[in-house]
Amino acid sequence: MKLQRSDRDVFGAGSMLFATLALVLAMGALVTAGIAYSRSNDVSRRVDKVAASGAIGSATTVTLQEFSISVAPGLVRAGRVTFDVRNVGGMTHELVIVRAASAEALPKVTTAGERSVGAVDEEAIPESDKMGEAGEVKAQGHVTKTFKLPPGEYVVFCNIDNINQDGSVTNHFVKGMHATLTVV
Ligand SMILES: [Cu+2]
Repeated sequence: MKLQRSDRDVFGAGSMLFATLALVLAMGALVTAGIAYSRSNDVSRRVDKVAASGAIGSATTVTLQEFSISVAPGLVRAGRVTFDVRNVGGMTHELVIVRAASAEALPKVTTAGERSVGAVDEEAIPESDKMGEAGEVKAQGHVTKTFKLPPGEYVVFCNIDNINQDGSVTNHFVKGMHATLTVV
């Protein structure tokens, strides 16, 4: 009997400790969630303010060449965004705009065929993430085009394939023709 009581005591103390611990943990989680929530609210308020101030513009210049893309500025305001696309290279390039976190996140061609392995598999991109294309821009050419972009992260790229004399294919995206753009 004595042993039973002490067992119950131990059990009682243990479960109380557990309950207290659980309560502390739960409160901690609530506090953490609260801080994270107010912080993200705070940041989005500041972003809205900066965007509304005109400090972030609605135009950007994209420079294409072999084999890179630069986007300046890389941060624009949501809405109608004008792209001034300049090809300073020696061959034709294109500009495709897709909503994606990074170039790595884009679907790729994995089997050799019409397109080279590693090229962006544009058919596998959801239509809602395809923002449009500036089309082909000839060497030393210049194209201006406006796209309607909601806030988000975008990848701009050139996915042109060139067939070499030996029959091999050079894909411009694989060679490094991609860059990111943030829209707020
Ligand atoms: Cu290209």
